[in-house]
Amino acid sequence: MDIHVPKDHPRYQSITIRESLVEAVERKIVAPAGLIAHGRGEAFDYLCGEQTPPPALDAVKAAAACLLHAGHPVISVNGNFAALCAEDIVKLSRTLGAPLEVNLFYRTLEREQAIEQVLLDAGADEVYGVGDAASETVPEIGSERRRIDPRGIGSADVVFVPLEDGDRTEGLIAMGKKVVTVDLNPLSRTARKATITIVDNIIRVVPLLIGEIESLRGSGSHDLEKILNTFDNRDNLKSMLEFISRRLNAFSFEGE
Ligand code: PTJ
Repeated sequence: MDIHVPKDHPRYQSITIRESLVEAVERKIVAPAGLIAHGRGEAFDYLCGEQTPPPALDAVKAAAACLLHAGHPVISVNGNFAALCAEDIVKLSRTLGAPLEVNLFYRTLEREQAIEQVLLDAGADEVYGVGDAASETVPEIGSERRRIDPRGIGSADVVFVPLEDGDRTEGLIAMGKKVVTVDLNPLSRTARKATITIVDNIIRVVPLLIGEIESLRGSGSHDLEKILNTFDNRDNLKSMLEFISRRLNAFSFEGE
């Protein structure tokens, strides 16, 4: 559907993103359930004031250190991530020298190929995980979504997996991998199980992460480890919940 939203509409960006996701469902990039996941993300983004909360900046720094310290980092791409930030995904992959792998919750070959094409159109040279290339499995997961590419997630030590479900995060951790995720819901199982969780909108996170990787690039192993050792995911999530409750408290007193 072609709708016209005036640029000065207060919710212009939000409505435009929503429309682009609806269109991405029609192109099989986003799963229908991806719209529900987006709505949940939007609700938490609202609570965060639709800007990067201070604790998320610490998590971005730790994530950059973790990805730079990795021997074989891999970027996992699902439908929502591809639809929201294809060009930034390719930029992140180049900046980090990390391969891209399509890894879907609602896995079909048609969707894998549609997402691969979006990434190729955005400038990617190669995309792992499509069709028979995903020939290995995450042992902890019972369904089709356990399939991974041995060149990518299969041999990765650190996986960047934004907007993820809890099972796969737990499965990857059980395989001995570190998981860096982005999830606007600080209460989700993924947020709690991941090695590093950035609680912010993926649209804002990827450019911040690219900037942080660029600024830490010259750091030695020791300095990166120092950043990692001073970051605690549980503490960061607690700070996020405190940030949200302070905002809610401030709102509740506004009318008095
Ligand atoms: O493309 P597929 O088949 O892999 O499916 C992707 C979805 C997202 C449908 C699938 O992974 C899923 O069902 O995920 P969940 O369990 O709904 O979790 C998605 C999480 O992402 C939720 O906790 C949302 O709050 C969060 N989220 C949604 N949009 C954003 C977000 N976090 C950051 N930025 C967003 N824009």
